[in-house]
Amino acid sequence: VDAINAMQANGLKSVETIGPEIDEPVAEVVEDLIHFSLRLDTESVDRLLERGWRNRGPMDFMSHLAGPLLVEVGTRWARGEIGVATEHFISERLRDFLSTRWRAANASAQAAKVVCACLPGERHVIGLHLAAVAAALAGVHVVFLGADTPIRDILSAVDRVGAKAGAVSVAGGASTDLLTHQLKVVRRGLPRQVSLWIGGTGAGAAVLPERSEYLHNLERLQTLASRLAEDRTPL
Ligand code: B12
Repeated sequence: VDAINAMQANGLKSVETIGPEIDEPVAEVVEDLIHFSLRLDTESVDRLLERGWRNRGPMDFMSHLAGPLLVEVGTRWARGEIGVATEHFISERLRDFLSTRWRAANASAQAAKVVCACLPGERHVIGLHLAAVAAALAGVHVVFLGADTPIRDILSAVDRVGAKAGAVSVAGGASTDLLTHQLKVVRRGLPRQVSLWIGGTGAGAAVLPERSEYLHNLERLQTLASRLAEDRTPL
């Protein structure tokens, strides 16, 4: 209590004083998260993320809090309003939070497997973690390769674990031609019966290969993943 009083006296917020309102507008939570990130306050950021997850539920948290938070962080970073340390800090808190969630939700190793990977050159990995959480919650086993993975290694991982699908996240940056080419090479290397799911705003302009699907949102991913989990995939 003394510490909280001292913080209030100094005009600083503490997580305890924000209150546990369930209907707190997203913009306010985003402001609070950025506020504590500017102070590099790990505990408060983690507690706000935890509270958002609990109050909103996983899918609402991911689509309507984590997504907008990243966009806001990106916008402020591009405008020079927040520095690299703050951007890296909040990105890392979120990555850590989400990876804990998909690992906890991951179905047994006997369940249908989905390999989650980013294409070569892609270092934005948080969208892939969002996809991994949605997939694991739908009952599949996530095999997570992460950022910047050579295509031959994505293909050999799918083969080694006998995955039923590959999920790729594209945040932005890669040229449309390169991306179109990379996705074609991935599809050509995958067995026919393995699904290729592509998501992330950066993939929008690419020409997708046949037998692949652009998933507009995490709900669509859950639908497909739960079909795989129940082993009634339309091939
Ligand atoms: C965090 C961040 C970084 C971090 C990444 C940290 C990490 N560990 O991931 C770091 C510092 C590494 C980084 C680096 C760079 N970044 Co950056 N970054 C961002 C930021 C703020 C968030 C990106 C993110 O995680 N998005 C993920 C999600 C939230 O976004 P989404 O694609 O919309 O995904 C949603 C859905 O599509 C779905 N989804 C996502 N993936 C998938 C997959 C599947 C299968 C499914 C179903 C769904 C799904 O989930 C989300 C739900 O809301 C954005 C800002 C922004 N507006 O996004 C810039 C941004 C993406 N970065 C950008 C740039 C330019 C760069 C750099 C080139 C900067 C530089 N000069 O070095 C490098 C490139 C690195 C590389 N080679 O990839 C630009 C890209 C512009 C463009 N389109 O060309 C952006 C948009 C910032 C900006 N406004 O300019 N970045």
